[in-house]
Amino acid sequence: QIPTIRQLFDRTVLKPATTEPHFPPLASLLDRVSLLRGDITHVDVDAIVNAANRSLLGGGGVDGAIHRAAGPDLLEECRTLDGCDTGGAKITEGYELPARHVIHAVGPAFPSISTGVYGYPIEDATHIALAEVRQFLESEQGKDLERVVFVVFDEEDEEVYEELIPLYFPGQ
Ligand code: AR6
Repeated sequence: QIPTIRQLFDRTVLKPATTEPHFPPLASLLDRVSLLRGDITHVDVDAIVNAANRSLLGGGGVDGAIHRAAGPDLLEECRTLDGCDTGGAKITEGYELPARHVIHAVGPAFPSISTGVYGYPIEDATHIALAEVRQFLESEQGKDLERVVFVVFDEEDEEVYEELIPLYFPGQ
């Protein structure tokens, strides 16, 4: 069952910070981040971010799940992209996914990417992801981005996000 954007908004339940925030509260950032635990292949948004590898030709983990759900046309488009450098990203259509596009990122680059098969520590990855998203949303380039949804798969990852989000998005 695919959550709507409104349901995603309504599911934003953030716990109070346990330590001092790293960034000051900013009213314009209210309601622009959400945390959702579930399968990213079910999420109906403009773009989801895939934890790909440099070939962009699929693999295990979330990459395998996204290719299975999107259908073979995704692999066809990926074959035309000539791979992607580590730390970079390339965008495709979403095909049979509810998401309109897939941003294929080759870790380390985006939330929770590299913390599965590649073994990067989730706490470090989460600090980086939250700091980068906070800075991007505040930037000129990011001002039109309506919302970032951090979609986590594991309960442990959800706990890390619940603990750290208030450090970067205090006052929500
Ligand atoms: N749905 C949503 N999230 C998932 C799913 C799923 N079905 N499966 C895993 N995750 P990983 P990496 C979460 O291992 O470490 C592939 O073979 C997982 O809990 O998918 O960047 C690629 O082709 C974690 O939070 O990616 C590359 O070769 C996140 O997805 C390599 O693995 C990333 O874990 C990339 O390894």
